[in-house]
Amino acid sequence: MTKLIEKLREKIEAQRPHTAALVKEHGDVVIDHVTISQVVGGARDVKCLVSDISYLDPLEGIRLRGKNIPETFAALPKAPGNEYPSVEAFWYFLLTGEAPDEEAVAEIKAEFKYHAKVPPYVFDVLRALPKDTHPMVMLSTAVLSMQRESKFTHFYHHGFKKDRAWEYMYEDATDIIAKLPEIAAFIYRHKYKGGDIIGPDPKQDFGGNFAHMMGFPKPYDDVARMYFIIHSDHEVGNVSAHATHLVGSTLSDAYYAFSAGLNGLAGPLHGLANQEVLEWVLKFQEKLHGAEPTEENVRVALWDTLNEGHVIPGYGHAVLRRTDPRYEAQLQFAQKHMPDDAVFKLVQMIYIVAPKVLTEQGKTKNPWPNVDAASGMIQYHYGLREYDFYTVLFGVGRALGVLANLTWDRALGYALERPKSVTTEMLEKWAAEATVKA
Ligand code: NMX
Ligand code: MLT
Repeated sequence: MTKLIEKLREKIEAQRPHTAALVKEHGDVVIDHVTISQVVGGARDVKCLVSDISYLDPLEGIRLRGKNIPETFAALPKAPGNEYPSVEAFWYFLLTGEAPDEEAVAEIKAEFKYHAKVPPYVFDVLRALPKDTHPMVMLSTAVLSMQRESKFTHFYHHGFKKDRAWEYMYEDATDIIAKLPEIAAFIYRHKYKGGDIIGPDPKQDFGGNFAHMMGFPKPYDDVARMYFIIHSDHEVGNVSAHATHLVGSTLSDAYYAFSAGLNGLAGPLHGLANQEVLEWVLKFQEKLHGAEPTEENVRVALWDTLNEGHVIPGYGHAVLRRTDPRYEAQLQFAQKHMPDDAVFKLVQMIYIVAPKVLTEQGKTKNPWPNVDAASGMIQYHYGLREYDFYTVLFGVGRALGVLANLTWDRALGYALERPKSVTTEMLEKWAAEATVKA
């Protein structure tokens, strides 16, 4: 048994009585109330999900297992010469809440290597798709096509026991995560590099192997580590995490559930915004015809976007009410590694102007940038210029968070998710009753 499995089992056994006691002894305690605006407005801020893997404070930003982004980077071991922790170390941390020692990291590296072989039919499926298929369709299809490999589903049909379900979900999660670098890199090189596929280098860690298969030299390995870690989890109410959790709550396996999560991530109001940011920046640069960007011409272009009925991509958030710390982490990276990059300079100028424009417009509750406002510029700088691929990178990182959550969902036996819907007539009746009372 690996140190990770041992620690995870210990943590799960310690947590189960807490969850059981909360339901049995305090199940009727009221923690929220729901307004009509929340029912019509996408359940914003309704407290009806639970996860101990991360929590998003509107003013502070994300805490992964209680640590903010800089604390997370500082707490986890790094390989010599690397600026960022390995994905392997981070996976241990997400699942258990503790930093692994070197032996545990080595075990996870070996485990990922053991599970990394992608079934050849996945590549056949991807090759069969039209070349102009969006890379997110390719990623989601690749994951779903492997459903027949699910150990969880096999267990379900052969002696299922609820208290052991997490072990098989963990197996599926490991299987998927270990294969994602090769699948994502295959999609990239198949779609944009004429099918010139680079095989894996099993000696490298998750981030290093991904950079190698993508065909990008150092420090892209560290870019990949940083990128996957900051995109992993954002509590469980965001669309990709929630979709994964929702589908998993039917006892669908991790392949079905994660593929559903990826489909949600592919929307422009969610992960696709990172592609849209770069597209916006490049189109803006093109319109300048070589002239310098100024606060004034950026302001005009942002207003043009709003007046055309579009949102400013990369700005605003459903929960955050400040600049996203994940945006700040990427800005710090860019300041250190690519201070003179033209796209970076423009992104910084947008950061000065966009909050003012959005505040002037007066609609958004949060005029500050989110993670997507900065992620494309770093990829672009290191040569990944095909921006419709960017959400795939988000998806690889997001796998870590949603699959850690899915493992814990089964460990704590969370129920089938089935909220109640009401009719408009009912809402109108309750509205009228409230008006009479007032
Ligand atoms: N540009 C223009 N209008 C905006 C923006 C923006 N960036 N953000 C919010 N608004 C509008 C929003 O469309 C809504 O307008 P209306 O009343 O006409 O429907 C109004 O402001 C109120 O919206 P909020 O309550 O502030 O935001 P909400 O929680 O509904 O939505 C987002 C959150 C993230 C969907 C929204 O801010 C947005 O569309 N941002 C741009 C897309 C983006 O960057 N998405 C990525 C989010 C992070 N991620 O990776 O998932
Ligand atoms: C995310 O990382 O999932 C996004 O910031 C969206 C969200 O949290 O709702």
